[in-house]
Amino acid sequence: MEPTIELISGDITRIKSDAIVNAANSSLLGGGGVDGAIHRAGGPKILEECKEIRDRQGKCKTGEAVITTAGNLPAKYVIHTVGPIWNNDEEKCSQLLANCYRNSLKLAEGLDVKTITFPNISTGVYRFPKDLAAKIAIQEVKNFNSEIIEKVIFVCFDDENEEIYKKLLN
Ligand code: AR6
Repeated sequence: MEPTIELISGDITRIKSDAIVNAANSSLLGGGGVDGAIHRAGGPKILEECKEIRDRQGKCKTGEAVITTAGNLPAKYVIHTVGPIWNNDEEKCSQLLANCYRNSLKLAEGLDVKTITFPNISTGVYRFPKDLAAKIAIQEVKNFNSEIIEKVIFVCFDDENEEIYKKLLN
């Protein structure tokens, strides 16, 4: 089944869903933007688990994803994925961004996640064009047929992304 898609504007740390996705960097050790917000609201447990993952596997490559629990957040899991830094290689960057969505959905499925929430990965400091990023995000979710994932929520924090998603989803 194709998952139901919902659009919400606001702060991802307030969303109740089985899993929320973090737009992390390859160090997995935190940063600004949505990454900073998730670690601040979720508390130190998330960073501890990220450090354990680093000790086990090293850095997280662009396009890949790892899982921690969600500390104090109203979710069960945080899926940390590393988006591409936009560099005008549209094809390569698009593939890597698609991998972020696909790999996060695969990990979620393995954990029996029914609802998962994505921020607009790479569209902040990583400067991925918002229009293209939204098209890729929606396409990857629509192509992901799953017996387990029932609902995917896109959370838009900035008005520009919200307008773009509204247009594309209608
Ligand atoms: N809830 C939902 N979305 C948010 C929130 C929030 N609380 N805060 C920001 N956004 P960015 P990136 C949106 O820069 O471009 C970090 O330092 C924001 O409006 O957070 O993937 C990491 O450690 C934008 O649309 O992530 C990396 O170093 C989107 O989240 C780097 O930034 C992504 O913006 C990753 O850059």
